[in-house]
Amino acid sequence: MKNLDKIIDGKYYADKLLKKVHPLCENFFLKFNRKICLAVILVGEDPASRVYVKNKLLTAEKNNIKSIEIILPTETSEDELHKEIVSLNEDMTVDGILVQLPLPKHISEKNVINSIDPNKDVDGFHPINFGKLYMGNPNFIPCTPLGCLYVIKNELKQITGKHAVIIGRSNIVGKPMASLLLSSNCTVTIAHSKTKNLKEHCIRADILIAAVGCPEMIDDTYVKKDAIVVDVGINRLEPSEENKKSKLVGDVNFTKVINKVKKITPVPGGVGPMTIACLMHNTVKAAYKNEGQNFIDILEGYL
Ligand code: NAP
Ligand code: L37
Repeated sequence: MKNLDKIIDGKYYADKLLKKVHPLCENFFLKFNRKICLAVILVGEDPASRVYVKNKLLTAEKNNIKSIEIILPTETSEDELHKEIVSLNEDMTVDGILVQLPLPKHISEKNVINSIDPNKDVDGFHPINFGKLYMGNPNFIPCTPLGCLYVIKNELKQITGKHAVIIGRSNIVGKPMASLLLSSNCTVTIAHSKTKNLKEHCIRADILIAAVGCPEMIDDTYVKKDAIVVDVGINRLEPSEENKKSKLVGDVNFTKVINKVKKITPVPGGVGPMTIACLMHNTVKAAYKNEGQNFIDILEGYL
């Protein structure tokens, strides 16, 4: 297989999902005479978060989803943020609420996530939604792992019995990813910074998911021949003598690994667009459910 054919096009899969989401947005408007609405709160100046939020709002607009953007200064107190969330919880015209993480150090992420109405928690980070996922009865599933699962299941028609290794155990990616793959009958290994002999675990993976935040740390010596590699990491390399411009790289050394793998997601253009498409999916799901409608989940077949 040519190396070019091994690249998983995240944009293609995102468009594939959005093509199914879009008519549901149109239908919602005709039925309820209002647009589906997503509220996004961003606290502080994190430049990466700004880009991600901008991409999310642009995709919402393209799909006829109204968005409310609340940008708060770094000094915002937890109490002030809490008040914003309560007001969005109470607003019947707001279907989904997303607080972009990370938050400034003085605000407790746990308290903030707990204060979001679980029925509007389109990120799936509220303990009720997180618990439901782990109990095998998911409601809102965190967007990044959901996007990864969608891609994996499209690429590999059968994943039962496969060995999946996830590097990273965050609540945003690693843990929910493990739960999803376990529910899909994979044998799952979760590795983290205290894991001994990381390479020995990774080399056994049929499906390798890197969600670490270390630029290009996974090279070909970590990867089994013909594995599927999903690179969640997004790391910005600042300009250097060699590279005049800043550039985005994943946690995987793409150039070294591509010769060995069956398929691999690139950075950018891999998991990122899928994360956003899944957010739109979760928002539409929230809107229908909160109007008391029976929502037939487009992604049900993937779980
Ligand atoms: P995080 O909360 O920082 O978690 C990183 C995980 O990697 C932790 O579990 C950590 O272990 C582990 N780790 C760190 N260094 C390691 C090492 N040398 N060996 C093995 N494990 C190591 O990060 P996150 O929020 O999960 O995000 C991970 C990456 O994905 C970041 O680059 C982020 O920007 C990216 N991301 C991308 C998307 C997307 O849509 N594409 C979405 C979310 C995040 P400990 O638990 O022991 O500390
Ligand atoms: N809701 N999402 C929520 N909460 C969080 O705490 N971290 C986080 C989160 N993650 C998130 O928004 N991730 C994300 C990552 C990448 C993109 C979007 C969302 C994205 O658009 N990536 C593009 C390139 C972006 C760029 O140029 O920097 C890509 O192609 O990968």
